[in-house]
Amino acid sequence: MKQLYIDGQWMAGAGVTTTRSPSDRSDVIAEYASAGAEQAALAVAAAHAAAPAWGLSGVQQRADALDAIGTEILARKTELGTLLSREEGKTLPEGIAEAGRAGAIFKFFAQEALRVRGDRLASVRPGIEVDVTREPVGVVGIIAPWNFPIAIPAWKIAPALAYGNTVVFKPAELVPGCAWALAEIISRAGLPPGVFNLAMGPGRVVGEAMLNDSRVNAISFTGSTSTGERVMLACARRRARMQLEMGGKNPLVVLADADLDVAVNAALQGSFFSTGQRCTASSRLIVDEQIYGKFVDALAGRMAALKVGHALHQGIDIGPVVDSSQLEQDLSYIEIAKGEGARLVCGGERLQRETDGYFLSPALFADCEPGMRHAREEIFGPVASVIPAKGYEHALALANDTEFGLTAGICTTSLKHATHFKRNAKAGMVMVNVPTAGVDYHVPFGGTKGSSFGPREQGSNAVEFFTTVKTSYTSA
Ligand code: UN1
Repeated sequence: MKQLYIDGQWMAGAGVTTTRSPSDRSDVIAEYASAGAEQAALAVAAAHAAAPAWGLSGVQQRADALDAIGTEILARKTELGTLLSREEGKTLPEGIAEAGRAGAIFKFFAQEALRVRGDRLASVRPGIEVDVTREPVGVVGIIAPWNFPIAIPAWKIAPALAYGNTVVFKPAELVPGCAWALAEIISRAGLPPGVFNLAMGPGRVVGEAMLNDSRVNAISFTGSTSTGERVMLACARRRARMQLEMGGKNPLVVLADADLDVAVNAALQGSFFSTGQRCTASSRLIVDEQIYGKFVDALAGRMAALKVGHALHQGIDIGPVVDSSQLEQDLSYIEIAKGEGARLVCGGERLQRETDGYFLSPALFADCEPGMRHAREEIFGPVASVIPAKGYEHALALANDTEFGLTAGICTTSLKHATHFKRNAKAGMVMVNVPTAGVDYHVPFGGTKGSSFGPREQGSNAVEFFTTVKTSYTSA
């Protein structure tokens, strides 16, 4: 059994979880310890006790540890990517790429640890100098989702440690394997006991323990909007710092002047790759009516060639849905869409393969109205809705007509429309002629409106959440 990692020790939990591959339910991956309230409290206590000394540790020590973690992840990215694909169900190339991304993130933040800047200003009062410096926040609770089981933990854990915070990491219950493998690598990086703790277990036990413990100074969360709202209320109640990444219903606008191949590629990748299980997925395809028919036909043609199957098999484009409840949610939205009068162009069917997995053919709905439920709510599966638009202004208005604001894409060859869209799309990330999903690891990530709350993740901006600012006045 793979154990919890608390205060520099491997230990058993209150229960055990057995995981199976979504590609093949007969493929048992491993047994993992599951923390109870007692272990969750121990993890918080360990992180709390380790925080003062780690907060004063040298930046070279932090940089060296993070760099070593990144080096090992990169060296083992095929093995880690294979575990990821087996456990979560994204295809093997996607799994390996994600492991590589996690390694790169650790290496990026190893260097960022050396670049924590301050400011020195003259006071408005003569003879006094003002220093503005950054300090660690303390204990950071990290609550991660299942859909990027190694990259998202990496982009929360690496900056937390780089800037001198201690960590309690609660991975999603569906993906303890990736979390455990990452924790095992971190456990050998020379960090003092208690600086990093792995507490696998249910949200209502481990998550709640972190949310309600005043020794946890900050929570970085990625997950569903409904859980995010619970996190927000719990943090607000005790004034904990929070960073929330929640849902998306991201538009991809296709204008009449778009390069059709570029647009179809962006839609195909953005809507369906990683089985559509990305908060950055393009689930609303807003297409100018002048090229509407051509676009729908071309996209459906490309979708027909997609191979859906076992995530570890060669040549597969789309792996399984992650579990039975997500599959049920996808299928129920497909029924809702049909009931609302959207036209099912292709897909949306449960598929049988030689192994017992949660296979679903990617679904394309056309002639969707912007008010339809399936076109407004996040499905988190391989389902895209095509909405016709009358010209650019209408397309922009449709794109912004959503409670979410994570990514927004446009395919166009017009510099004027591209520039206008970049300025006026109400989203944290805008993509021109590239898919809405699949982002770089060294620049800020996050959205507006209902998608995100708190400072941005990733890139140099990560310092804002993981440090607090001190202003000192000195009269020499
Ligand atoms: C990506 O599209 O490359 O949960 C990353 C998610 C996002 C990460 C998306 N937080 O899907």
